[in-house]
Amino acid sequence: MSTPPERRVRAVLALGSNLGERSDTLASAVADLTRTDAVRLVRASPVVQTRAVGGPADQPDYLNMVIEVETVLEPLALLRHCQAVEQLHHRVREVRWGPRTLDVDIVAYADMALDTAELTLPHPRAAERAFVLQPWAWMDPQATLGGARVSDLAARAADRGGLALFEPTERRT
Ligand code: PH2
Ligand code: MG
Ligand code: MG
Repeated sequence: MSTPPERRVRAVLALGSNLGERSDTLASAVADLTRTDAVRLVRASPVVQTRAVGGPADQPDYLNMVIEVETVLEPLALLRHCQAVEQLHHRVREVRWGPRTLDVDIVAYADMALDTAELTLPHPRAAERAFVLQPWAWMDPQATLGGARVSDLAARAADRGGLALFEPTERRT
């Protein structure tokens, strides 16, 4: 039996990778996140290459993207699901904002505002990060965050100079 449509909500997830086979990691993470019927892929942004914001100096560039999903999971269950997919990709938590094979963050969950030790919604730094906002605006030009247009926020974000559409030159196939 399929789930009643009223229980499904839209959420936006941000993915980032700056270690290993970044492009392959993002592609398989999207597949891993949406393999379950509880999390369906609605649309995916282009992949962008971005300079690392914060954390240790001299980190490799990131590949970033966002996806929109439709889910029956409550926010904390969705967070656990994202963390399980990070673990599949051998995420190790060492330094805050340090290099990582895969980071998956919940950017927005419907219009929900939440502030707990584990999860803050919308993501507290999303509104100022071009590496989230620009792919999101390309995916969904009408998107809004906290009442502002995501595309306007992207145009104002301090890190937007470090962002470019990714040309998948490192793909071997
Ligand atoms: N993630 C961070 C910190 N800095 N910089 C870029 N360019 N992309 C990221 O995904 C990113 C970051 C913390 O999660
Ligand atoms: Mg993050
Ligand atoms: Mg994270």
